[in-house]
Parts: sequence; structure tokens; C-alpha cells
Amino acid sequence: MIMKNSSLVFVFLFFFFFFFFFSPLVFADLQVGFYNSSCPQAESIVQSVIQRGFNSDASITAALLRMYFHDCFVRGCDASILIDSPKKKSEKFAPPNLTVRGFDIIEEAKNALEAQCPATVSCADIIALSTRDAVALSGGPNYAVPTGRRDGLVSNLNDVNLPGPSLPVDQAFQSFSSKGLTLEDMVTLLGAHTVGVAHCAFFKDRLSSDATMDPRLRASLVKTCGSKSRPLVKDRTAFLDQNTSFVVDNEYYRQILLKNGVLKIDQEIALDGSTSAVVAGFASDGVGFLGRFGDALVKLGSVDVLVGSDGEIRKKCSSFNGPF
Ligand code: HEM
Ligand SMILES: *[C@@H]1O[C@H](CO)[C@@H](O)[C@H](O)[C@H]1NC(C)=O
Ligand SMILES: *[C@@H]1O[C@H](CO)[C@@H](O)[C@H](O)[C@H]1NC(C)=O
Ligand SMILES: CC(=O)N[C@H]1CO[C@H](CO)[C@@H](O)[C@@H]1O
Repeated sequence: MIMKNSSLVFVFLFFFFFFFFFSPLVFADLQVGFYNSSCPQAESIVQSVIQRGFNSDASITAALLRMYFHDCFVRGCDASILIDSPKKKSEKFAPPNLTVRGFDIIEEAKNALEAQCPATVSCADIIALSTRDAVALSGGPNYAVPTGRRDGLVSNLNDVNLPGPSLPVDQAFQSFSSKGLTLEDMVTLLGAHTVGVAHCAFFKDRLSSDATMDPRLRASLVKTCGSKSRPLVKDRTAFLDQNTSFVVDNEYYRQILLKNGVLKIDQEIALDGSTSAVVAGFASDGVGFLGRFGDALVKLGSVDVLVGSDGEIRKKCSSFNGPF
């Protein structure tokens, strides 16, 4: 009897200890294959939507990479960037977001997932998985994506504080280090500028005189964007990687070594003593870059995530489930 009671106490204490001390740790991490049992087709559903989208528009890779970055850097990777607001007060209406693209394909993947596994797969995970799939389709690494993120309950324009393209390297880095990312992570993640475009407004200040830019590139950008005498044409864009503009490869690093960086920050990481060695290393090792790029995207995807019972699983990515 005494024996039984004490083992009961032991069992009770065991469970008490387990639930109060271990369960937060068990659930605090993202896991590769989080949806293995709750929605086994989750990753293949996302993949097929992205494959279809990519077939009709290869620029979705750039759109998704930038969306992933902007989502993860504001309140963590919680899909807060996807929220629509009738009064335009949510994140996507902040100036740096005005040119973020790709919202439709995320909602398309969400609709396909809701049809198979209602209220199961978070929009934050859809962004992370879609980015991986698009990167892989563009010649990049096909890395495993840890999942289990939950969607945030807040999206506020005033929270958006992203680094600007003309900041010096050390100031841009402050923003990355505040998210737990290293200087090497920043240089690696800027490799995302191997695809996509920038609007003239983000680099026009470099076109009058900037000795760090190849004069042939300047002439070509002036042609695209206009100049003081021939004013800026609105909404024009230039490729960030002047050579292989749709391929996820190390060509971005080779181009910035040739003074072909379009944004000031792109050129600066090739020149700054704190980053130039990493740039040179990636420029000469394409395979090495792709491996590190996948790792860095996974790390970016773990910034301030919501897990366990935090947040919610949105039914529609552009609105909270609410009312709260
Ligand atoms: C210091 C950090 C960074 C700065 C200052 C920066 C700045 C910019 C700017 C100004 C543009 C042009 C936007 C436009 O005109 O529409 C751009 C485009 C882009 N950025 Fe970055 N960026 C940074 C880091 C990143 C990171 C970490 C990623 C992803 C991992 C990323 C992915 C992209 C992509 C893919 C585009 C092209 C978007 C498109 O074609 O629609 N950037 N970035
Ligand atoms: C899901 O399945 C994959 C492939 O079998 C495995 O690698 C992964 O560890 C599994 N994850 C979970 C959380 O069960
Ligand atoms: C363009 O990229 C390809 C593939 O990386 C490379 O072989 C070629 O030399 C590059 N061309 C220029 C003009 O930089
Ligand atoms: C993609 C998106 O929602 N962009 C919006 C950004 O903000 C401007 C102005 O506030 C809107 O007009 C865009 O639709």
C-alpha cells in the first residue's frame, strides 16, 4: 500500500515535472516534418502551387525571398506581412513593403491546404516552404524547412523598421545582429539579390557620381532610370544581378567584385574590410555558397517565431481569424 502510494506520488511528480519543465522545451522548437501526421501532403501541396506559379512567372522566387525577409524581420516570421487592413495600417502598407509581391500565390497555397487539411498549416510556414520551393526551382539549394510556426495576431505599420539600401555595412548589420544573425549571415542572405529587381528610386542617388560603380553599368542604369536632365521615370526597375538575373547562384558576388552592385549596400559589402573576405570566398565557391545560403535561410526563418499555442492558424492569410 505504502509502496503504491509513493509510486503514485512519483508518477504524479514525474508528469508535473514533465509538463511544467519539459513541454515548453519540446514544443519551443520548429521541426522538419511538423505536419507529417496532421497534414502529410502539406509540403507537396505547397510545392505544386509554387511549381505552377513559377512556370508562368519565374520572378516569384525574388518576390518570395523578399517577402520572407520582410516578414521575419518585423515581429518575427509570423505572416504579419500578409494582413490586409481597410485603413491601411498593417505592415504591408509601410513604405518598404510597397513593392513586396507574391501575396496571391501564398493565398492560393493556403486555399489548396484548407481544402485538404482545414485550419492546420500556418501562413508563416507557407511563406517559408514556398520560399524554399521557389529557390530550389531557380537553381538554389533544396534545403529541409523546419516548420511549426504559428501566425501572429498583430500587424502594425509602425513596427516596420527595415534597413535601408544606402546604410553603411556596420549600420545595416545592427539590424541583423538585433535578430541574432551574424555579419556572415547578413552577407550570405544578401546573396538573395542574385535574383529580382530594384526600383530606380532605391539607387538613383548613385547615378550622378559614384566611383564604386562600373561606368558601363552606370550608363545602362541612367538609360533605364533617367537622369537630372531627363527626370526619373516612375516605377522603372533594374536587375540586381546583371548577369544571371533569374538564377540562384553565386553570380551576385562575382558581379559586386566587378563593381556591378546596383544598391549601395550590395557594392559596400564587397569593399568593406569586415565583409570583403566572405564575398570573395562566395565568388570563388558556388557550391559552398548554395549550402550556406540554405542554412542562412533556415536561420532567418527561426527569428522570433511563435510556436505551441501562441498566435493562431489563420484560415485566410490576409486576415486574422478574429474577433478576439
Ligand atoms: C541590408 C539588408 C537589405 C537591404 C538594405 C535590402 C534592400 C532591398 C531593396 C531596396 C530592394 C529593392 C526593392 C524594390 O525596388 O522593389 C531589394 C530587393 C530585393 N531584396 Fe533586399 N535588402 C536586404 C536584404 C535582403 C535579404 C536578407 C533578402 C532575402 C533573404 C532580400 C531579398 C531581396 C529580393 C529577392 C529582392 C528583389 C525583389 C523583387 O524582385 O521583387 N534582401 N532589397
Ligand atoms: C517527418 O518525416 C521525415 C521523413 O520521413 C523525417 O525526416 C522527419 O524527422 C519527420 N518529422 C517529424 C516531426 O515527425
Ligand atoms: C555570367 O555568369 C556565368 C555563370 O556564372 C559566367 O560563366 C560568366 O562568365 C558571367 N559573365 C559575365 C559577363 O560576368
Ligand atoms: C502589396 C500591397 O498591399 N501594397 C500596398 C502598399 O501600400 C500602398 C499604399 O499605402 C497600397 O496602395 C498598396 O496596395
